Amino acid sequence: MGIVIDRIVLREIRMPLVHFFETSFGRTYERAMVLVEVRSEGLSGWGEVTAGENPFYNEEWTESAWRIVRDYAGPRVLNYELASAEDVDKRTAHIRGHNMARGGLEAAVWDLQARRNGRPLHQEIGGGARREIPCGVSIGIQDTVDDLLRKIETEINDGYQRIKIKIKPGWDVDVIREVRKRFPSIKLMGDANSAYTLADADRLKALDEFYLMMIEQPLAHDEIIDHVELQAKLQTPICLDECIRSAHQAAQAIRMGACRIINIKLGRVGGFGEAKRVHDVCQKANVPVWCGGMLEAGIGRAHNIALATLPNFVLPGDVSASKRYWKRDIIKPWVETTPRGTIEIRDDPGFGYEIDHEFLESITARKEELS
Ligand code: OSB
Ligand code: MG
Repeated sequence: MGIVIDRIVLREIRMPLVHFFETSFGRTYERAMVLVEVRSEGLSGWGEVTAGENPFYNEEWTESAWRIVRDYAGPRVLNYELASAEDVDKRTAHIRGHNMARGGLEAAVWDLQARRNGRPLHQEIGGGARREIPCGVSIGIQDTVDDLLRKIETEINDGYQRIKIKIKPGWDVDVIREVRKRFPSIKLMGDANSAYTLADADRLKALDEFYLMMIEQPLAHDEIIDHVELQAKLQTPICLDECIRSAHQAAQAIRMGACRIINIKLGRVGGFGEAKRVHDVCQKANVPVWCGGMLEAGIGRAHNIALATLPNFVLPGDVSASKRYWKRDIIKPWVETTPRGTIEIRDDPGFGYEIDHEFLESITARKEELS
């Protein structure tokens, strides 16, 4: 029997970060995110749209996500008999771009389906290959190198398995040299969020001496071909993030030699259906993947944990403890890590955590119901 969603509740919540997060495209102090609740037969499923506050990481932002789910994706799913959560992707595939908005809705229906079947989400999506997922951290650009070194030390002491630092022209070779001097043996990588062009190839080549695990998305957000040229020059593996929005693009990038590793983000590819297909393409090609993050609140974080139980998520991801981001999270319990730098998988039905409704209500900036 299919799933009929009879109500969709959209919420926008605001949550200040405990520490600002700076990337090559800007600094964030407070998140504004859209949550999607889908209801059917008295059950609720939850999703979180991972779009940022501005269209700087990709074309999406909080307001576009709200409008896409409310005016385009939501109405295509509401009161329609879905054979399964897989159908949400197909029902909204006519929308160009806006994968994060589509993916927030899709993930909510997967959560609902898992709850209906009384199963954990990781099992519902065909994951569960591991009982704990390996965790790394993503550390933003800091005001000083000393601030950065102190942060890295804290995270290593907390057990995290790898450190990713954000880089950009002027915060790259010299900074990484200092980090390597102080921490010669940690698993280290840099994420440029598209801050360079091929004209910077020599500068990026200079990073080879620091034996980084990988360099993430050095070149333009929509440019696979230049990455082929750059990868041919570098010893350091390139990992693509922004460029990979579908399994087809993943297959092309791998075939052309644009990268040796792929970061999978649920929202960026439009939900669990496409995320699994990207995963499978990479697995077949022997390209390891890891789970990226978008400064998620608890619901998005829990979905990332479920995703990272698929077998080819063999590298530590950007999925870390709630307290690194929030004074209080919207789920109970909060996401915590073990001293081994892992997150243990929970087996409660759905995404595995409870929603802190009282707190959620208190940070809700707007709410709208579709039925
Ligand atoms: O490129 O991975 C990225 C945060 C916002 C936008 C893009 C990125 C990031 C992160 C943070 O690196 C990962 C996290 O801790 O959630
Ligand atoms: Mg990235």
